[in-house]
Amino acid sequence: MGFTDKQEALVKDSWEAMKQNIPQLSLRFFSLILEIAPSAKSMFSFLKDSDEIPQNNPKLKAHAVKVFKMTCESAVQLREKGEVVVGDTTLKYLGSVHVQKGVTDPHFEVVKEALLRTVEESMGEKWSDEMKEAWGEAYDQLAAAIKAEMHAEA
Ligand code: HEM
Ligand code: ISQ
Repeated sequence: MGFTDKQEALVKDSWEAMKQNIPQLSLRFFSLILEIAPSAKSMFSFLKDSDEIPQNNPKLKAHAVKVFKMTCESAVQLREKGEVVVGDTTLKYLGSVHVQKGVTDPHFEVVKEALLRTVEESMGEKWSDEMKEAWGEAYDQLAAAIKAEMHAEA
């Protein structure tokens, strides 16, 4: 079964609600990544020499938002075309950034878990298995495109 209108709506509507609180959302997302995989710490420039997660780092915020937005766009494309197409330039760029930072395939599961938990916590009682499934599928397909580019790169 392809990606349905309902699944697309679940992703889009929850993102519309979540983006009302970007500062909290981006911090929570990033904190969860480090909580699940403490060793990922050294890959991110936001932390520099400090152990503390910066509360108001514009780059952290922008990157975190981009991950959510791209997952959302991925949901739209899955419904429209049945596949995720990331612009060539963006994909090449993201592929090389992640290879350079030392990201490997298993890290993508960490970010997936953190993303899903961030949505779950933000949505409270609106959270559902269907919502989890829709975000998970959109993320998986986007991650597959980035991973393929990373493999081509390496
Ligand atoms: C940087 C997106 C998965 C670690 C970035 C940037 C974006 C992004 C947009 C900013 C690039 C720039 O403008 O410099 C994504 C998306 C992912 C994904 C959409 C999955 C679908 C991952 C994973 C890891 C990771 C699995 C590893 C835990 C990083 C790191 C940076 C980065 C370390 C550099 C941040 C810095 O220090 O400036 N990512 N990413 N990303 N990403 Fe990801
Ligand atoms: C970059 N790539 C994946 C996830 C991220 C979360 C927060 C900030 C930057 C990120």
